[in-house]
Amino acid sequence: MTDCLFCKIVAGDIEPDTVLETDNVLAFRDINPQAPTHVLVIPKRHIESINALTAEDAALVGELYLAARAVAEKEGIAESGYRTVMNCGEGAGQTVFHIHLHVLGGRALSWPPG
Ligand code: DGP
Repeated sequence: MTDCLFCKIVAGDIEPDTVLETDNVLAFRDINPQAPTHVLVIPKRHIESINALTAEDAALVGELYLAARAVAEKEGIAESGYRTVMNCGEGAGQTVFHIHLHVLGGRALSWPPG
């Protein structure tokens, strides 16, 4: 996907502040952090949104969560608490249409979210 921002990051056209990388997953700091730790965990393969997921993506989605856990441990927020969020669709606040798991922590997080 040549016009996808996160595909450009995966391709190395835009250099991210990388926190963690595996064969299939990249985790990097959000450009507009909403918490002391705000990391985006993405699959390297382009998937537009949760609505585009298929059964073949199940293992990859699991890898996103395992990466989120590893990010939390690396950032020192695993014990204090953190939140993972994946927005789906414009109405939910999705602005980049390449799925990404937000990992937020390092401050108290209220509920429900806005
Ligand atoms: P969402 O609104 O759920 O689609 O989240 C998209 C996030 O992507 C948002 O928190 C800001 C972040 N973002 C947008 N452009 C860039 C960028 O060029 N670099 C990085 N690191 N993050 C970006």
